Amino acid sequence: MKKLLYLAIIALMVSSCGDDKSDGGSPEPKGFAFNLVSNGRVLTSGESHTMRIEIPANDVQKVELFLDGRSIWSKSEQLSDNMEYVFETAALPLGSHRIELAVTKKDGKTRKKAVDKVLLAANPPKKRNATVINSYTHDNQAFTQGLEFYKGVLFEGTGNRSQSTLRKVNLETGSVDYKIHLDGQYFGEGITVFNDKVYQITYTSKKGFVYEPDSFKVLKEFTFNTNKAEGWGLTHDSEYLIMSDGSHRLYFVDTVNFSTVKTLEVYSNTGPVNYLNELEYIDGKIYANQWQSYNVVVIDPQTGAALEQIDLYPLVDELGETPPEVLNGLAYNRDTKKLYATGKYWPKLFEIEIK
Ligand SMILES: [Ca+2]
Repeated sequence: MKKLLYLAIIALMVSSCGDDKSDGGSPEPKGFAFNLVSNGRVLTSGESHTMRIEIPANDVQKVELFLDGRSIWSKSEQLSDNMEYVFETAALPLGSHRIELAVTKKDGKTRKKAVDKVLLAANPPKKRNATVINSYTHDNQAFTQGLEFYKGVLFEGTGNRSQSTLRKVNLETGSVDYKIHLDGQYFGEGITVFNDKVYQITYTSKKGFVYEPDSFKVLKEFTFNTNKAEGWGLTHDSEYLIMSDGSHRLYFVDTVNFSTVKTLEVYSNTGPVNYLNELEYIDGKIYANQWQSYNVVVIDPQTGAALEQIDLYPLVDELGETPPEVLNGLAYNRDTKKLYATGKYWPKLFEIEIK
């Protein structure tokens, strides 16, 4: 008898973790068995997913479902032992979601069970190709990490320790018209110009700088964080800085306190789109070149869906040599509506068109 009681306590402890993998979870001690039956971890955007809620209705006063911590449904009347909830995925961002069932017994005690889901894009990204329209000289000592036009001038941020710079570049000649060096401890990464201020992040220092755009005088230093504790690419929409960290995640960062207000997970129809690096925000979409590839991914900033995949390999043909380092750097000139791309230590920078 003592042994049975002991086993019952163990079972209660195990099932109280509220983190059952899926498919209903572990058996419950008599009197408070409940299940959230939700088969399959991977869902496709747009799918309706039926989940079954199994409870001892006579003992329960309320059931509630939470999506990522937010209440989405509750019921405290006409409860039955077997209930269904249809989970609609169409309006949700892609990637990881947690659905949690909270069951409150008549004695007031609440227990929870969760299932984790991954939401994929409904469609594969459309394949497109880049063609080279023009080529320009690019400083082959520039380890390009950020590229952006501001008032018709090309701004470039470069990386590597003791070699990191922020510079203004003459597109036509490739000459560097103005440059500052970062302190040797910093490895420069993405840059963007937002509300007349230049932002530059660093690789592993979790530190960023805000500059006055003419003199590059440092107006402010800030700290930021990402899941990988690294800074890679940078751009912005009308409200926030948008940052990559080399994973499939993009971080929307406030420019007042530099906190992350939203994390976007970038997914295709088959899985996460990793290695997102240099970024460019063009006509309401986020363009990201993927580290160690010649792909640029066009991302829906609301859902994280990879809408298009652009092949930039034609730039390599145009270089006429093996690229010294990876493709990195996209810049869109809003005035001329022209798009440019280059790479780390690449001797050329290209105007490209996407077909
Ligand atoms: Ca850019």
